[in-house]
Amino acid sequence: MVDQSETPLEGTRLPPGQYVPRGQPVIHYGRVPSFRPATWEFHVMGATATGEQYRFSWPRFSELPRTTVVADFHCVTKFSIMGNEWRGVSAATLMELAPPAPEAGHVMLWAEYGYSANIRMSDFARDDTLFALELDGKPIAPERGFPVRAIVPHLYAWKSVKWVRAVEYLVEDKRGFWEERGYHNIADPWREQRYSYQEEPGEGPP
Ligand SMILES: Nc1nc2c(c(=O)[nH]1)N[C@H]1C(S)=C(S)[C@@H](COP(=O)(O)O)O[C@H]1N2
Ligand SMILES: [Mo]
Repeated sequence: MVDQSETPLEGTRLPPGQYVPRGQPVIHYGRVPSFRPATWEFHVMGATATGEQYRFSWPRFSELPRTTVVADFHCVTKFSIMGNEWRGVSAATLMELAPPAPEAGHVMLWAEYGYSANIRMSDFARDDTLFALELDGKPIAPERGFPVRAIVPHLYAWKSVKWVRAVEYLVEDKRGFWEERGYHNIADPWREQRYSYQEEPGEGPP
């Protein structure tokens, strides 16, 4: 990762209110889960096109085709980590293998220990939404989401679920972990959608 802390990013690559700290902060709620490849599974569930619920074993998931996404990362607590090179399985690849029902307009991303984040299907289906296995050419570190982490780079980073284990297609929107605790349902950093009190009608479930 390139140290860009000396680069004047204000007004260009940095969304309003964000700053580039020294180093790369790590934050999450709860402890780092251990990875057991023999029992690890990735599920695609909920409103799928066929009604089928999909399970990917670790050998299967880790063999899926990978793509690279270079993206900045914006935490709602205002630090940004610039120029991360993530590599993994695109949401588009997963949607081909496990297609959503046409009426599924929302997605819940589920992690170990019940952490979750909801996003709109339009955000999920973007070509930079990824299930990353590598960061900057190496397997993701345990505390940053090993073995697989969701990356939704155009939204605040709490939507980039570490230790992700399941995708749930939703017909009706539902709030995830931080969205239930006062954070914005959509979370676009360029519009500073930080808190739920900023939500306009129609931007969140009732
Ligand atoms: N499973 C899980 N994923 C999570 C979190 C968490 O608490 N649990 N925290 C989120 C928040 S608020 C941020 S800012 C980023 C931090 O990612 P980093 O530790 O790689 O910097 O992870 C996100 N993903
Ligand atoms: Mo965050």
